[in-house]
Amino acid sequence: MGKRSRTWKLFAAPYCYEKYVRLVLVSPDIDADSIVNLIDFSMFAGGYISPPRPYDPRFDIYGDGQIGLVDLALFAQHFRHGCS
Ligand SMILES: [Ca+2]
Repeated sequence: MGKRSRTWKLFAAPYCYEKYVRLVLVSPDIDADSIVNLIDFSMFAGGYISPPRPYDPRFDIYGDGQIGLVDLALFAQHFRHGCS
């Protein structure tokens, strides 16, 4: 009896792509250096307030589709937090 081979096709049909969702990770540590500091604040300030500034999902910490005072308050709660 010969060895059976299996072929797995992960993307066999176009409808498989519909199962994927866009994932945006939002963190006050915007530059992902494991500490929330002035660098992150300067990046956040560049997108504050939206609208009228262009929407950037990295700064929408509350997740309501706008970047405003609530996002700033959440950012401030984590200022100087880090991982060690
Ligand atoms: Ca950072």
